[in-house]
Amino acid sequence: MNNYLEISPEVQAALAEGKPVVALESTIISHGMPYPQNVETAMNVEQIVRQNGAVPATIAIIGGKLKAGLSADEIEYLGKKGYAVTKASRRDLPVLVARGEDGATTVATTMIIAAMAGIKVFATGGIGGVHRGAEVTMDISADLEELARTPVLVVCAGAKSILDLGLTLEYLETKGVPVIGYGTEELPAFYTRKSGFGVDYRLDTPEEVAAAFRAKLEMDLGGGMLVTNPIPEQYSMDPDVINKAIDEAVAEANAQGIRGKQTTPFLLAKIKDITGGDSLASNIRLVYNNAALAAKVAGQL
Ligand code: PSU
Ligand code: MN
Repeated sequence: MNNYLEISPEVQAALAEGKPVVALESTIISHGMPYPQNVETAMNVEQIVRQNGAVPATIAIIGGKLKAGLSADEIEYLGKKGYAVTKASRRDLPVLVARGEDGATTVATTMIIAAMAGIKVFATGGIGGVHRGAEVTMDISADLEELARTPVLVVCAGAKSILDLGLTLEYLETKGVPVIGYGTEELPAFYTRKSGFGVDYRLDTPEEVAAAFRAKLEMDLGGGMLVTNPIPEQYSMDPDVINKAIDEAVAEANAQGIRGKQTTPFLLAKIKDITGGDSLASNIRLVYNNAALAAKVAGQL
């Protein structure tokens, strides 16, 4: 615990009573979706976590405080402020906190704050990874390094092929992060259920997932675990349509010389522009699906 951390009373009570808690990120709110769908989705996600027997803890930095558990007003604030909220990864924490500023937490930072609060399970949409062309740019998301060091289980829908999925899997293997396919042997690619890459292990129930993560924690191996949960069939996108949009977005980013922390938000926004509302609708559905699974796993832990 430290002076910067502020756990909401509800989340604090749940943790004290040993009730299941699920962390949720805020970059997806401020940078991942337009207002007001972002706020609506964030509120629905919390509801889904509750319906599946856990307490939601949406995580963000507000006024320099590391918050675990936000009020509806705080979620509305982050959603409305949108891109004006700093996207906060591990390296951004010191200055944001010292200056008393706001930050939308990425997967990496959400894991950090969840771990500080004692929360073990986290649901999101997609994680950052090794970008295409990283052999030249060295653009590798801090999310991967965080998975290597911080003991939080992350439920996602795989990774978008804005990334080099093969290199992302290699990196996770090197760092000792287990990549689990929930009910699948194949790594899902966010909008689609298939990527052409295999996962390390297929597990089929929340019990099995919880047992593996419990073993990891008890052996004190360090680092997290990645559970990749395929988007439900009825919401998945046509791979040709989405892959074409992704290729176009990557080409545009290269042409404009987009770098650093701008790369991922730029690509996500471009994909949304190209595919219209279709990708947003899929995105919302897969987040709901992940929230439900994370709540069930937290219940088993
Ligand atoms: N990928 C997605 N959706 C997202 C993100 C990534 O498909 O919303 C966000 C997450 O918050 C993730 C962050 O942690 O972007 C990674 O950014 P970067 O690649 O700059 O590390
Ligand atoms: Mn990057």
